[in-house]
Amino acid sequence: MEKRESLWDRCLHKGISRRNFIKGCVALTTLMGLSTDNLQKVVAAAEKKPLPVVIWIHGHECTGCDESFIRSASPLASDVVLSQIDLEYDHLLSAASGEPFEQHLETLIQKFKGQYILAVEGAACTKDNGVYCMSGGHTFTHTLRHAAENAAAVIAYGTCAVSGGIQAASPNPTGSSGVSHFTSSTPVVNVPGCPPIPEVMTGVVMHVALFGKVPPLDGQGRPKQFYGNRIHDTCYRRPFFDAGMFAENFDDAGSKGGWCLYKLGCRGPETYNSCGNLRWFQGMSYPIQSGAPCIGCSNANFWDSGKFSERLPKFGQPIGDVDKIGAAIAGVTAAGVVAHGAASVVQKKKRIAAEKAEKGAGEE
Ligand code: FSX
Ligand code: SF4
Ligand code: F3S
Repeated sequence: MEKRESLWDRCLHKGISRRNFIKGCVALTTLMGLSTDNLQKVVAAAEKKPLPVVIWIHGHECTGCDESFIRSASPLASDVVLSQIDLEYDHLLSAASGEPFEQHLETLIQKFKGQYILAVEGAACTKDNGVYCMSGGHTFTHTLRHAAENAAAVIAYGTCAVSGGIQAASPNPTGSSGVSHFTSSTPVVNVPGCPPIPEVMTGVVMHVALFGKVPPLDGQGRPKQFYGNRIHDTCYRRPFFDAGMFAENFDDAGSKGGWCLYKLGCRGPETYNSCGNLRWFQGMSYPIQSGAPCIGCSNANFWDSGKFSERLPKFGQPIGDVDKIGAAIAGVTAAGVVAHGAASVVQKKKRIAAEKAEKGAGEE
């Protein structure tokens, strides 16, 4: 059987020094959300484990997820694609096409049965036997089922793959849904976001590749490392929220002064993602930093949750009377705000306790 290259083998072939290999392993360790205590394990795995074979298929979508991924800055998308994974088949990025390309997919599935990672972008379209989303002479749902049942793990990349996304928005004319119903017993990692943060995808792929299992997941199948906090918890505008200072219009003084966007519809308080920490384009920006409220793009059915620029009580948990928040901080009673504060403290305590328990169980 042919010997497949490890990350270290590939570094040797490319003339990359041991020092830079170790530096890369440090970066990977951080990216995977592990403490540097795990560095030795990561180095050992990167020396020996063959690079992961990745099959990347696309259903109903806008292709924004790939657009996001190819702009991954740390690590560079080109490094991921050329050095850290064996991306053998990608509907969008592969240069090959036609029958030989489709035959290659089948060969890969047979040759790497139970070993490859299946990355899925886009929703599964089910109406009329899935005829509204075809590729290579097959419905997407056929390819998805076949590729998923033989994979080591499936990564649902983007809100469309996780829960249907815009295709599933009312009235959902193609009967679109998330892809997890098509994956039988193969573990699925959900990476929502429209689009998701590219570094999250790299972190998840490398975790599966180096440790042979999916990273710790929350109740919605999302990697805890990246979806453990609300946007609101890491938002740099949070002091304005706490002080009761809100932009009322997109062009008012509050908006220009960088005040909280809650009254302009911000769904940060009920959305879990790492946007405030990781951001896009080498940490340059994310929606709130660019003056736009979070529209909750990591939440299921977010397209159907009304006007993005309006904060309506039916969305998530309304946070009391926002006009009284500043007063509440100053000690005046505002029940809604107190409830919000208490909920945040409870949530934080729960998270810390869960993290302690996880550490105690010897994660990695
Ligand atoms: Fe959906 Fe992705 Fe939004 Fe677009 O693949 S999550 S519409 S950014 O492209 O699927
Ligand atoms: Fe930031 Fe939105 Fe929370 Fe305001 S409501 S602090 S803008 S996340
Ligand atoms: Fe999406 Fe909100 Fe982040 S809209 S990109 S989850 S700030």
